[in-house]
Amino acid sequence: MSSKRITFITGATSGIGEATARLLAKNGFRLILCGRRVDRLKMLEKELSSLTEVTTLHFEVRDRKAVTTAIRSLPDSWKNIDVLINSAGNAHGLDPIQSGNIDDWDAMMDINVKGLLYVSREILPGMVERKSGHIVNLGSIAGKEVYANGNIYCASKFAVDAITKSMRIDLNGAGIKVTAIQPGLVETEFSLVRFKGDASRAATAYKGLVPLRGDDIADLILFALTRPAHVVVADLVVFPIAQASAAVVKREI
Ligand code: 8X3
Repeated sequence: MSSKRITFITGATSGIGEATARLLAKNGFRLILCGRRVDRLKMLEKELSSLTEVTTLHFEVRDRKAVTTAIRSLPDSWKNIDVLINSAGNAHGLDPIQSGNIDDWDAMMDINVKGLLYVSREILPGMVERKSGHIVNLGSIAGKEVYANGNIYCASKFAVDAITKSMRIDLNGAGIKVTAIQPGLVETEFSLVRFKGDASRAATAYKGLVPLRGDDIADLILFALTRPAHVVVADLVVFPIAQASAAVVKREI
């Protein structure tokens, strides 16, 4: 199914956001790619422009003023955003709460929770006015279950889950679909960021199992976006086959 819908993707320069941008480009969605790394944004724009119309916005989701300035700078032809994919998000650190790094906590709350809110608050009124739209929030199994040392990352994703449910309730009757995708272990830069660039520690997260890939999640996002008008994929928990819960993972080592 081809779609010309204008689709705004945060965190589009890596991981699930990037995989989703690539898949949606192939399916004709018009893309507004957002990220904080200009070089990556420009490369992706160049690459995907052969498949669909693409524009980029460069800002950090945690910077409230930058979010509003960037979104309001869109030309009229890009203003009527049909789909918002809130993919920007990270884990920083995996420490017990009593010794957690407060800068890490700030980063997770600012990016995963407040960033999602800033972007959504800017885009939602237009969707409400047009009585149509689709928001896809990337949550996590960490937003459903707390696990050891997950503490503030889990709290941020529990908040995303609550915000997603709130959106669905507050927007009920507004003609806007709200979807949550809640992945388990997906191999992206996620663990590298969590462990602050320690590649060998990051690799242990996926050791002895076949993790999900960004493409697997992109596939589900496309599925949610292409259901008939009356169907909403509300809340989707996704695991690799080796995973049964946040903490129960079978590893063949
Ligand atoms: C990422 C999944 O299990 O590492 O959101 O928290 S997990």
